[in-house]
Amino acid sequence: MQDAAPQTIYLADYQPFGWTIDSVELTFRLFPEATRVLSRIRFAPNPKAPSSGKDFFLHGELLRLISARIDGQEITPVVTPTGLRCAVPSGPFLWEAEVEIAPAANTALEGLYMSNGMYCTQCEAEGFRKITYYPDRPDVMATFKVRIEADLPVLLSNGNPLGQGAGWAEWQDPWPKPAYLFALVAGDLVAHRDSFTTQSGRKVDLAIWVRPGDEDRCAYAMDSLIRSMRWDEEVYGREYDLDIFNIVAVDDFNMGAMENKGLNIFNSKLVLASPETATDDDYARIESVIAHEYFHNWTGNRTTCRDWFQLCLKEGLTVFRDQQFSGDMRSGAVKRIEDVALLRARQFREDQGPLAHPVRPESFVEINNFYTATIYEKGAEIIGMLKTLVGDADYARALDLYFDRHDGEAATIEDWLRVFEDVTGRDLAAFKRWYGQAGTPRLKVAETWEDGTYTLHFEQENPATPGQPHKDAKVIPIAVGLLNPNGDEVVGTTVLEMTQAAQSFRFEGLATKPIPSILRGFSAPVVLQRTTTSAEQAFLLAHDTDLFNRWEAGRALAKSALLAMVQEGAAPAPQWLEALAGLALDPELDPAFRALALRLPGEDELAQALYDAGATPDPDRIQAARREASQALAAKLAPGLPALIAAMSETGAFSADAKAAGRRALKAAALMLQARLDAGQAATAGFASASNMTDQVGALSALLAIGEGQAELQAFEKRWGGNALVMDKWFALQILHAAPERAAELTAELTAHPAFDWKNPNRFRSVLGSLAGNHAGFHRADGAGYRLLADWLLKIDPLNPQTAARMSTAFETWGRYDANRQGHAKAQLDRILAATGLSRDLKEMASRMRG
Ligand code: 0A1
Ligand code: ZN
Repeated sequence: MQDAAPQTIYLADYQPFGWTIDSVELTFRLFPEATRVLSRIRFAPNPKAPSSGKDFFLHGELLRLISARIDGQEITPVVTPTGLRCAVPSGPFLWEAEVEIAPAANTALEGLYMSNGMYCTQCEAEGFRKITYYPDRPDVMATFKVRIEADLPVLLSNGNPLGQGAGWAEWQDPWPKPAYLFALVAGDLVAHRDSFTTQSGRKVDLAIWVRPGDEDRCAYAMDSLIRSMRWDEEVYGREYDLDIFNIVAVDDFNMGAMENKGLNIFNSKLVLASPETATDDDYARIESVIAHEYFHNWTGNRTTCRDWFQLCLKEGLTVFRDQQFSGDMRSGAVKRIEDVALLRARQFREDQGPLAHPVRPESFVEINNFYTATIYEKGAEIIGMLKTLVGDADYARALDLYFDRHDGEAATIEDWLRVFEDVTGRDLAAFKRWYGQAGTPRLKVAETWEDGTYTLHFEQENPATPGQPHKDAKVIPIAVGLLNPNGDEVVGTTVLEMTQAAQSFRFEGLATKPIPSILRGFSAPVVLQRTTTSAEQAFLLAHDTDLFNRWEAGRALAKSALLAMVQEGAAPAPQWLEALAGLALDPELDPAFRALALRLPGEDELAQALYDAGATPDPDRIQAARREASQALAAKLAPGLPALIAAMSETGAFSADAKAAGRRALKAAALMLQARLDAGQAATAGFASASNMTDQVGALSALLAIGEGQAELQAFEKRWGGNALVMDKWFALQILHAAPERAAELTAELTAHPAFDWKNPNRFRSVLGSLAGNHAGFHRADGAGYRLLADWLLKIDPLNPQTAARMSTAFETWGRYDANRQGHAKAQLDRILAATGLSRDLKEMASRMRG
């Protein structure tokens, strides 16, 4: 939304709305250019609000008011660009309005819009105000009855169906909800159907709605949904509460998916999958996002957020739940490793830069800019820490109390923490700092050994972040295990509760000085700083009983080897190569784990590590070192690679399960290394014989990584030109793997490709997002990467501010690099900020990053 003087909204200013709403009735007469929305809303003064019955204001944006009535009397409200005001009776009253909107002209994909001829909505966070005049805030909850009139076969809204006929359908949602959970879909759709019988024996009709032709790619999403419904009953005791559950796939969607009550709307890339078109990563994402949106039914919908500052209340908890679910469905340790890798790549990066903000922010300009890794992923880490601190049994009791106490309410972080305090008797005041203070704590560790007593000394440092110069000590659960030099565990996993800035913990009665395994399972989102030897890391990599920390040891070894290569021009450390080779070829280990261990730390992560160490990262050197490390690893593994590739290729019929996926992942990792030895011969053969998308992408990536694969790219395009989701991969892969000096040019060329539909967020992300993901290419010394991205941000911003703002975060790390690069990046941020008509979204992001 363009806004001349964007206002900052403060948590401290929260006031309840002066009215409550009993019920809402909406009628939609759908036409692309001129849809009519009729509303009938029963308001009553809110006795709990200090401003009860005073200053009646309804949000509304881009609406044409046709008429408004109060208790049947026509009125003329004062209409502004953000809403309307009018005098109202002192008691309850009936509000009726008719507005006109233009879904076909809605390119922001917020409110009611069109995608490939289908009508759909996205109302979180503040999109409902683009549909009709309403108090568009999450603490106003009401039941909705909806009538849709349109000459289309499928007409859907929230809740249970009331009736339907030619050109109309009616829906009733019995559960009070805020407007952001409203949804409507209308179009020529087909359903993939199934059903689920809940634990109390109610049958729920399930349907996944897609465009005709896509119905054979819904089976995995449906299976994931059914498993999610069962899991939430078994693990959280939560049963579904409507007769019907609908999911709709749309091609134009700003985010991943949306949890609208009874009518989840998904980006089609998170629904549609077949072995030929989706990779194993796609399958895993589909499983987790289907679960995430379903789990919101209890954590988000039945109990929602009082205001948008409490966003982590629903998102952190729901991410935590979907992570638990995926861990249960797959390997828990592998899932944890993947989640932590993502947390570090996205959230740590955010927390250490100009966009750092608390998990519960205190102010915002545009709430859409706060759907961040911090709110989601760090929010989930906080839940995990709480569970670790109170234990599984009390966690379960606290959740039961939360669901019970706050059902049908709009709650706060205070409410959330109070259920834990009430159940456990703990005081969580100090723990609460995780919500209010941004930044990633650094945890320094030292050790002493004396007379059979081993002591771990911890010191935490909480670096300043924008607007928060001072930080207090955090409560940090540190899961620790101790191994003796033979590799046996002498102290099993023990949770140390650190509450002070500096604290020591003693272990007595040990025969020999142990080797510590610290922060097992990544028990807290901190940066562990410990001076240790490669020998010790290799020891943990070989012996730790905690699979996460085994991976962590391998990663630490790889990281220090790579940093030494970048900084000192060292050769790849033999100890690292040795340890990794042993692990990669160990048939006793889970292939998925081995594949993860073979993944080198990313270039962006290495850049951050160098910056943390006080150096100025050089993207070209980082890239070269990483390439050299891969080459050395390939040489080290050379004798075993062909057999490994062959062994991992032996799969029967395609299965999307974690076991089969792990084998394919290891095969791809091996193929990637092998390509460095045989000039891509095995990968070329692998591409030609691939019978699923994972193998195809794996082989193609291996070729692109060594500067080959042009013929394969052409073949891929020829085969998949008609499938938008697969073509997103085609665009992304070549840009991600382009040589730094080619990345911007290739990206520019691809933006001229006839299939580059830049108004489609998936396509825009696959092209411009991949440029940003090509570290050395984006941060090129001549500024060409920055310039090209800024060009496109300025181009998309007037149409789709959310996508522009989200993609602009590519600039958040500019402060790490040399003065020349900084100059180029700042020039682009300044250019963005100087643009006329800049959206509130992009303006807020660019000015926060510019500092
Ligand atoms: N609540 C959704 C994410 C979502 C948020 C905002 C959106 O539009 C601005 C769309 C979706 C989730 O957590 O899945
Ligand atoms: Zn969510």
